[in-house]
Amino acid sequence: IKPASLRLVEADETAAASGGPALRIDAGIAAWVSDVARLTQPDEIVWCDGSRAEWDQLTKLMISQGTLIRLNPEWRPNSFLARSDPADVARVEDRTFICSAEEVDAGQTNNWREPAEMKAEMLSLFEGSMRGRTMYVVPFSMGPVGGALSQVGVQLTDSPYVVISMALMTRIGTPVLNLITDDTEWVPALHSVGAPLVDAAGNVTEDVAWPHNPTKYISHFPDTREIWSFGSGYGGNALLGKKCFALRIASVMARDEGWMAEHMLLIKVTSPEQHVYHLAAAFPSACGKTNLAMLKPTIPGWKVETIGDDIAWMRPGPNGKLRAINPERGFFGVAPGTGIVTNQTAVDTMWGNTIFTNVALRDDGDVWWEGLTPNPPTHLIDWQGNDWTPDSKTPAAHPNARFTVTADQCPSIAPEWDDPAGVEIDAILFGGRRPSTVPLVAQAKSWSHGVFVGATMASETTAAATGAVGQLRHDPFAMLPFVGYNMADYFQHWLDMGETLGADAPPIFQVNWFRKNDEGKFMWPGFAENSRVVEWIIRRLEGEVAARQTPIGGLPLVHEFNIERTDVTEDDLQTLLGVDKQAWVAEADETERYFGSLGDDRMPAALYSELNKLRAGLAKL
Ligand code: GTP
Ligand code: SPV
Ligand code: MN
Repeated sequence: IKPASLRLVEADETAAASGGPALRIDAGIAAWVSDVARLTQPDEIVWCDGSRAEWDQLTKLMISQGTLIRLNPEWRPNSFLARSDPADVARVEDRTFICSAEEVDAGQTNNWREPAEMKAEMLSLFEGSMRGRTMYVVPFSMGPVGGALSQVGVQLTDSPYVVISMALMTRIGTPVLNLITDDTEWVPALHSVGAPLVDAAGNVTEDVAWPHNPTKYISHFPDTREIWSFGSGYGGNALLGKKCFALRIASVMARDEGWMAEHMLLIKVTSPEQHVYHLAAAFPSACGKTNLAMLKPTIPGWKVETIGDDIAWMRPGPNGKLRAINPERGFFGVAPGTGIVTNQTAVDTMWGNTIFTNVALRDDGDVWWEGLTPNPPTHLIDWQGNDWTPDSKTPAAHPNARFTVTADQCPSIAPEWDDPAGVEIDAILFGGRRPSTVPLVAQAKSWSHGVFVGATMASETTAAATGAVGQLRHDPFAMLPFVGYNMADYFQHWLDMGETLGADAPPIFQVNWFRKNDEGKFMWPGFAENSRVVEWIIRRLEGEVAARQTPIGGLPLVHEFNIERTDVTEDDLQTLLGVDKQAWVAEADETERYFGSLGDDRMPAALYSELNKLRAGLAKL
């Protein structure tokens, strides 16, 4: 109890001395911090205020520890490169647990452990896990500080890399701490990289640039709204405000309270007639959310502005229409493939004040990765710290290398991106990496058909999670790794939200940028050209274009779909906008098998009824 209470007094005095607002530390937080300190035994406890001075102090510290390399300030001011341990580069889905009281409440798609058992197991790991390190207390807000739709948490971590990343990705520090009083609900989020510098016998080990532990646990306790994460320093495993809170815990809150926490980008679209629309789109990890969020339309007169690139919290607003906020403050974006050709806006966003993780280092002290520029530099230091030339057999950047930067640096950020009231949602899009079957775009026939489309999403796996890449798997609503409860109940919640929204429920569309031809090449140019799909969707909202009604939904009429100035052939467009009966019959069979695997007793009948309608429609083709 000692170190914590000592520092509490100190933090208070520091705040008062600096003329800042008096630090009010909620007794519940103080007690929890003391308990964790007693368990993990850090040398020191630091209460993070979110100031620039704190950022400078932490980045300097990490440079001296070898965790960060300062990039050449001429090219990239206040920016840093971190190289992770090669065994800690992505989310670990097989080590992610939903510890609800009952196993059935975690469902068939989550790893489940009994909460008390999990805690007992993890307590022994956390015991002494911060010895020789500093424990940082990071109060954070998901959503604008004090916003009606926002939520607060407090992360304890022994990783300064996590602190500065949280500082970019969420609102942290004293203003958040000051919000928390006796009756504030806040989520305790405990994190340790699990690499103490002093063992129980007092023997000291040398620190490494990227401490982690081969044994990893990313555990969620939805009933008590707690997060315990051990052993990893990587983004989704360690920045607990992001996937752990804003999706897994928040999805449970949302189910209980009648709102939605989704893996969705948010954009504002302005048509040539100056009509404004907001779209929310769910694509699985590394399947194009950041790119669509920063879309630069190739078609004249259209404008797209960014509101969020990864997570949306949505609920019916005062007029009954669905409203959404982006609960994050920054972007934790995939670097490879993000470049001057595909996404100039992202490149412009990271002009400075950016943390790069697992990208390559140029000889001039700037960064590079595959796809940043068409041609690689002649020499680089790769993400593992080795010399690299264009002849090297391995990529210079890790395929899941990331940039971390605040959203306000994005040139396409919409003025209302941080409006606490959010924006009204006019349409919802679902997409994934589907080399076959799924058309470029189709409009769902109804809300419940749209829920069926979301529930039957599948996508090829990517480097965002450990494991094989390029394997088609079910990823309902792009939420397979992120739903904090039973998937069948989550489907039911979507159906229930449709009931609540009634006639105001936004139309739902399915999109697929990733169709391949027989040679394995993408048939659709993607990226900026996706504006053509956005145009069609908005013209549908306006009733300006027709749709061909098919068993899988409303498809564009080929002659009405704009491919001017692209190299898409009429033949390819026919395929992109076609319905392959055989493939869809096989898809329906697979859907039946998949639904069965989710636990028949909880699966909503409405989804089976949609499956039957699909089959009946296909039979008539
Ligand atoms: P997370 O941050 O993991 O949730 O991913 P995300 O959905 O934001 O993915 P992102 O936009 O970063 O894209 C991931 C990869 O897909 C990058 O390598 C992109 O270059 C690529 N990509 C994005 N949009 C398209 C597209 O329209 N066509 C093709 N072929 N590739 C795309
Ligand atoms: C994803 O994997 O979907 C990401 C990156 O957005 S992470 O924060 O690691 O989850
Ligand atoms: Mn994501």
